[in-house]
Amino acid sequence: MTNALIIIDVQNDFCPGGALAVPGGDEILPAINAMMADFDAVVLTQDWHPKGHSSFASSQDGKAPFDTTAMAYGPQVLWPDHCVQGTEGAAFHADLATHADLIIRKGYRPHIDSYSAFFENDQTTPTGLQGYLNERGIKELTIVGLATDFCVAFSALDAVRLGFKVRVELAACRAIDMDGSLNTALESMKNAGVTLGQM
Ligand code: VGL
Ligand code: ZN
Repeated sequence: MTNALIIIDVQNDFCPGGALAVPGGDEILPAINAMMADFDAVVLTQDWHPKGHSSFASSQDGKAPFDTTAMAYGPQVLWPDHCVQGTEGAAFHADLATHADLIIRKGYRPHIDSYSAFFENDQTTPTGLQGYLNERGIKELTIVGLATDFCVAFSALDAVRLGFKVRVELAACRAIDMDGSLNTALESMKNAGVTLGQM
């Protein structure tokens, strides 16, 4: 069956030294690079925010990073400024192998954040990835990258809902883990039918 490796947000700002560093974020690079050869398609996602994006605490009065706020589409965690379009922080980690077929950018609409590779956080605005995968006849997805409890989990849950067979390879993911968010994400993925791999 035709399969794809979906590599979520392996960007400088999510790696040690970055603006929203995920602990151990750069440790997964060798595993991800080695996996690429085993798939019919390789897709990268790139968190890609305009300056002053609404998900940045700095654009909301009186809010600090990691506070939560109410957006028109529901609750939203506010982040430090990160992955601003065209900056070094938004670039892929220099050690990430470059032979991907497609790069999906997300989070570029000023008033909606986008964790999932498939839909923005309003859960209805599509990124176009579903159409791409369907047109290529891809039915099985392995998802890896950053961060397990946000963009990886949201992507995996959407993928299952869209009818893909989904595996998340935990050894090639790292989490932010705020207030138990990692456990919640793992539980939701398990309950939704995502296979949680340990390589
Ligand atoms: C992410 C928070 C904000 C992620 C992206 O890639 O998990 N998390 N933007
Ligand atoms: Zn972001």
